[in-house]
Amino acid sequence: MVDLDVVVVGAGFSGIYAVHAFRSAGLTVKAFEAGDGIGGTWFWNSYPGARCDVESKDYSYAFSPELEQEWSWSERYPAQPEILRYLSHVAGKFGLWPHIQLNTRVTGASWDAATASWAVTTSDGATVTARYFVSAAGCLSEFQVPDLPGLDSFEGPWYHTARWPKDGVDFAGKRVGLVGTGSTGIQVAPEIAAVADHLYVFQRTANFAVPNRNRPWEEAEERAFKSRYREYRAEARESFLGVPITGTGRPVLSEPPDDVQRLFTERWRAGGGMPFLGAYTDVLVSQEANDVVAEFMRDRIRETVDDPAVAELLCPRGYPVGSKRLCQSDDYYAMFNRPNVSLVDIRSTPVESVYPGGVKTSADSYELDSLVFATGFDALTGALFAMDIRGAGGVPLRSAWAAGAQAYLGVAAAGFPNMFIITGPGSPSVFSNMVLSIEQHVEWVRDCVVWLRSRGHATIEATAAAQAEWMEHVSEVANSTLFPRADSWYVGANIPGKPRVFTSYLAGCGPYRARCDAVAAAGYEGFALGGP
Ligand code: NA7
Repeated sequence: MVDLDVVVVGAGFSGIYAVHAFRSAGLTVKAFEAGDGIGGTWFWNSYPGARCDVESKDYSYAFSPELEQEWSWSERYPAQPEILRYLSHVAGKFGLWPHIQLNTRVTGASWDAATASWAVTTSDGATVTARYFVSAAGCLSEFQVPDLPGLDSFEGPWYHTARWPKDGVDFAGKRVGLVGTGSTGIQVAPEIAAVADHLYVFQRTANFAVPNRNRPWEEAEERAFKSRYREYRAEARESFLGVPITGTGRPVLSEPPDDVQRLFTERWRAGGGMPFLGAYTDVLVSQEANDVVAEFMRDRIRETVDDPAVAELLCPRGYPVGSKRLCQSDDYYAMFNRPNVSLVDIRSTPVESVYPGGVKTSADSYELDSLVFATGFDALTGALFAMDIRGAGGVPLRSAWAAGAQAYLGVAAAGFPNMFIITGPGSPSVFSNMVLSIEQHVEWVRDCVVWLRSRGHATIEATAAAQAEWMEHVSEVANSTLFPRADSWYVGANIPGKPRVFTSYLAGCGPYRARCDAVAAAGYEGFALGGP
């Protein structure tokens, strides 16, 4: 006797929608969530300044026209607290709370071939069995703190942005050290600088940031937009990034340089990363084209930052713009004009140790009251490996993926029957509007489960051959772009010892959806189906 049809790991955007979708299809489902609230990455990353870099109108569920009409976003880009309010509204509206168990971490899951079910163990010591095991644990869940000698001896408090204290932190009058200048560091830094006595930004790699131009979403604009929301969603589904953007459709290198400067200036003024990088067709595939954009951005840094030496240090070099996640901020570069902010170059003078009163680099010592780490995540596979997942024959997922993650269509792994990964490695995931990709994956998995039941199939498993072919295709597409060139979390370069594999599908959301639909239409081609 199996307890449930589906166990879902996590109650972020994916888990919440998975619960709704499976329930609506008449399946019994339970989601386990480690946090004491829903929201996943948006629950944990509650640091000041946390904001999505995809616009509110896009970063929201499309499954319910009623929901999209009744919910009103206050700003162009949603701040973390507003996203949590939205998700709570969704959970309440669709009656999902009774099916989500908070404060409970999934610790392991084992496939039992005899009963064709998963035994899922949780941090409260319980075991529940389910026909299907669905990981909605997120791409950016397992955070990482650098292994700095002496960190234990630091006398002040230290924080990681992905585990921010729910009551906030008062930095007034404090000397604060910030390590990490990715999307998160760039968001949190100006907030700390506004209140701290002094902020030291320890920079290992300078990052490219475009302006957000965040602003309130005016009522008239919202009304006009909502009158064609359905058409807009349809365009988004077929688009490359899951957000309809208009590019010139031409390569930078074929355009008169003045026209290029004019268009980039226009898009810089309008704000937003996707329209900026999407202005021309060759920016992410040709180094020469990329250099034009990179130099445009470096010029903007130089004209914003007063001290030329600081500006040069902030100018990113050595990797193509966009090949590390493009950051967005309205005030990061200008922050360095404040007298209470210092930039410390830890690329040329690395951190040697942390001592009770601060941080020592190879060049100097910095007296600090608090330390903030915005040092990122073990992305894409971290949350999966944090669970002891064992598939057919008791093989751990960690072993199966020792040389790098492998998943057919990014949603199912060979050797792991009846297990699905929402926005898993090999799908567009972090290279798309995540909410759109989440909905596509959840709906595809729901339809698959419904189809299996209607045909009397007890099991489904990706074949090793289909998986290998898919991952080969994923890597071929990636290698035709500039993305694999940077040492980024996209390739696992931020985690010591992690295999360097590019595991996101870069051919675009529309073509990816078409491929998934074709696989389903062909009776789940590339999957082995088991009898009752
Ligand atoms: P990221 O983008 O991985 O950025 C982490 C930052 O921390 C980056 O500047 C790293 O420098 C720096 N870092 C990491 N480890 C160290 C050590 N040991 N010493 C010094 N500096 C270090 O994480 P975020 O949280 O900013 O963003 C993650 C995603 O969330 C983002 O892309 C959006 O999709 C949302 P490095 O570049 O490795 O030299």
